[in-house]
Amino acid sequence: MVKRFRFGAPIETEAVLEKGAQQDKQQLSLVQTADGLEYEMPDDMIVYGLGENTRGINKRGWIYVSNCTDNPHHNEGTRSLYGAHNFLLLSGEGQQLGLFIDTPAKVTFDIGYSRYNLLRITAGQDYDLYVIEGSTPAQVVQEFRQLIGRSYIPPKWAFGYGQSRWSYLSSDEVREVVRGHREKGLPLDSVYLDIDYMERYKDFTVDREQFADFEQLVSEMKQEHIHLVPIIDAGVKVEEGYDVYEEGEKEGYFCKDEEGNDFIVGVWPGRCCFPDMLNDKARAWFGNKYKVLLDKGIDGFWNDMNEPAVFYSEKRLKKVFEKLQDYQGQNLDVNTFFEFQALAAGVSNNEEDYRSFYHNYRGEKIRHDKVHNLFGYYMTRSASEAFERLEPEKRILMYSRSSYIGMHRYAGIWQGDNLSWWSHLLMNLKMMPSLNMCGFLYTGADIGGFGGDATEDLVIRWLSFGVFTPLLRNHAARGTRQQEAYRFPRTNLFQNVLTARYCMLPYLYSEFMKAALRSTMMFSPLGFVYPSDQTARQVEDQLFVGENIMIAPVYEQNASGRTVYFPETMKLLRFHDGGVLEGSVYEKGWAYVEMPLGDVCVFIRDGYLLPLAKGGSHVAEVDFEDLRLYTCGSDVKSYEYYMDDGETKDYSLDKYIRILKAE
Ligand code: MIG
Repeated sequence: MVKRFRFGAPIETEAVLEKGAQQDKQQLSLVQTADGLEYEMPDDMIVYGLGENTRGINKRGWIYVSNCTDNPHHNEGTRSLYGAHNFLLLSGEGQQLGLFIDTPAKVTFDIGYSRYNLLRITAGQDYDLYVIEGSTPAQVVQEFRQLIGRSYIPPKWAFGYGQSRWSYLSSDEVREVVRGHREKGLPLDSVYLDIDYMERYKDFTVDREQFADFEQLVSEMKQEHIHLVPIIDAGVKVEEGYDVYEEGEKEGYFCKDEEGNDFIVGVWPGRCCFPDMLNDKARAWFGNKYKVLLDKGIDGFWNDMNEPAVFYSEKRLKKVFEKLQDYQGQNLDVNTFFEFQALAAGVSNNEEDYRSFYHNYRGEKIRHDKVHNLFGYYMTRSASEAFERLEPEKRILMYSRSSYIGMHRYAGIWQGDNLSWWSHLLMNLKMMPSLNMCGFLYTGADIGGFGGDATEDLVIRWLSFGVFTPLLRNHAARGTRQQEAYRFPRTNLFQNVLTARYCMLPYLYSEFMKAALRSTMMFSPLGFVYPSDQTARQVEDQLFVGENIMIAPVYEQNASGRTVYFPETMKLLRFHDGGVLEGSVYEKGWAYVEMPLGDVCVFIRDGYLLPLAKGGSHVAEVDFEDLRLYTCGSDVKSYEYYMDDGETKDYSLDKYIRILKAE
């Protein structure tokens, strides 16, 4: 049951499809405070949710701030990442309560940080609160997901392996990456184009020096079953003669400063303007620009820097330069030195800048900070709405860095600028179920880590988990060690891991589609599947993938196995050296399981089956009909296998589910 309570006069976000009637506050099960809500949490309550965030699957014991932020150095101490996903699920003994705080401004969730039993939400004066009561965590999530609408569905090829780097600098470098994979028998479906494919970082242009034959490259790649996926940035370069800038300027489509002039920020190309993604006309205009690339045969994009990230604003820069003069010639003691340092460091993503520009949203002038968390959502929506107009029948790959709940209907997300750290592999795992709760199903992290130098074992272990995530992309930052699979010596281990992905595609795609069409979880914490098993509820480094299998990845360097909790009897299946081995059957309880580097391990639940294909070097080569069914136990449930063409939008559970039965 969903109840909506309104506080003040919230700004519309379009997160929810049908708002439903407002309820009387007498019915509120939380305490209303001057600027938010409070709730006393019993000791054993688990708090799920918050989508893209650091720390545990159980969010208890930390303080989180929904305030979309570009933070390439995030770690355990970080409170805000790229998305704002204000959904919590309070899961206690005999009580399951879902909470969604719908406001585009900043929200703080103190979840037992100030005091262990206190949940304190600070949301200001204006917000809608949705309260969902249910009997199980899974049921609450399903009701919430129905409220916010069906998740984005990508084309089937987007479940293949993608290789990315900031940046491949020329057509020939792209060809080399493809050759590197094909020659070593490593499957691949896409190669990413980061900012350097553009001419001086101008959106919707192509650098004709390094990518002179761009159209030719796209079609040549298509022949090889490789999709090129270019990046689009939020900022539009200020440059005379650049059509996107000139049109936006002339039509008044850019965000304005207090005086009504275009607000100038510095991002990749230097001076930029932000298209006013919240303005319907500007949004339609910006979305139509993607056609430039669609017309060249492109069928996938990633939207970046849309928190929006601001390196500096012209106004702020001016102030800082003036202030810096004061320090010249001074004896910088410890305090003045830190002030001086903070001054320069503080030019980026500065709160004052976010309070200095304006949108025209639904005919009203609204200061950016009041709608900050919607910018990435509406940028991505601009693209998706344009695809709907331009290519109504075709699925186009689209994912974004920044997001708000509601954007999940239009696109997926990647999990931002992580680092080549083992702890970030584990963070990737923990984010999956939390994101699913908030509607984001098509998601994954930069495999191998974005910042920092990766090691061969880290990339292998990360891939061994990543092969379960819908978005499977290896990506790394400029200046870091190259981490493409073919560059490392133990090619056979990479082959084995990636082959596992292509063998599991029928199951993974089927589970993804059912999760999207039924508003269910694809990645579940063990507590969702066994809500009354107190041990299962505490396990945070194992997940269910779909209904039939459990995974327990290795995320520590030099470990050749790990301890696994079995909430019931399960059978180990091991992808090893290109083949599939049926391993031991484990009884309920804890066990140490050997998981050598390069093996992919899955645990089939007692009475369930796992269909596997024979693999392929790209998605189109996988035979989704030629399946072998692996089982655990004797009395095996039949499997609802969903399979459609993966290209058109004719999704239908009725039409495309078939029943698979083990002999
Ligand atoms: O400030 O386009 O998260 O994936 O490679 C960095 C360059 C801008 C941030 C993205 C990252 C991408 C990078 N971008």
